[in-house]
Amino acid sequence: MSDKSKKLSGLYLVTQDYFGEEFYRIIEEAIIGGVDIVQYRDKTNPKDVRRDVARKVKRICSRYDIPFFIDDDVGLAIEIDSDGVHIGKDDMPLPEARRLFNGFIGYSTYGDREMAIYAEQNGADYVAFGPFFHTGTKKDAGIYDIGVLKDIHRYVDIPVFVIGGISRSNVSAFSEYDIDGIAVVSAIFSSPDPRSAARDLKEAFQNSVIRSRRSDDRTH
Ligand code: TZP
Ligand code: MG
Repeated sequence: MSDKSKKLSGLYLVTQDYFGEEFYRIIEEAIIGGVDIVQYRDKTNPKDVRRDVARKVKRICSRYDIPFFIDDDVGLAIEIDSDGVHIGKDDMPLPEARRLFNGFIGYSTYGDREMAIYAEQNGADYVAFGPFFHTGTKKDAGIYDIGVLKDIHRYVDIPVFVIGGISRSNVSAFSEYDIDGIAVVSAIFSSPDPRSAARDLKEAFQNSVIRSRRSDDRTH
């Protein structure tokens, strides 16, 4: 049974394609370092491999009691009963995914606030905006105007994540926006020390974004 009581915020690790045992070590180290959510994203391996990997990552996440998402594949999310599935404009339409899947649904909104409103109205549990920086991970991605995040929670209540080219050195770019989390691939997967990388990103997020939000709350 999917459990929607888990919180969707903080540091969100999106994986590289599965590449062997080291893949699991990186995920677990990153969780120990502070990752709050994991998404298994794999654009190349065949379904039978993805199914096995997804089951294994799901077990790691449940050991640490953090939500586990699958990218794109609503059927696989249903089959292995993941906590969530993340979809975008090229995947199963959101209303259909919502009908079929009881767990969390995350929705990609690129740089488009209207898409975020649509996502909330159609049952998404969070939205992801971006990239706002260059990313080498998603080759076909554009770069959007970060200004779309201004007052974003006047338009949607569900959690807002940002993704794309995020590293500890640019997290502070989000300090003036009321975002709920940051999602990264390479900042953790390409690090020689994924545990420290996660810890540093989490700290950067909490120091710049969360802290500035609290000081906003005090002044308003
Ligand atoms: N969606 C938008 S950008 C991106 C995805 C999956 C890739 C993010 O990877 P990185 O390495 O954190 O830039
Ligand atoms: Mg997709």
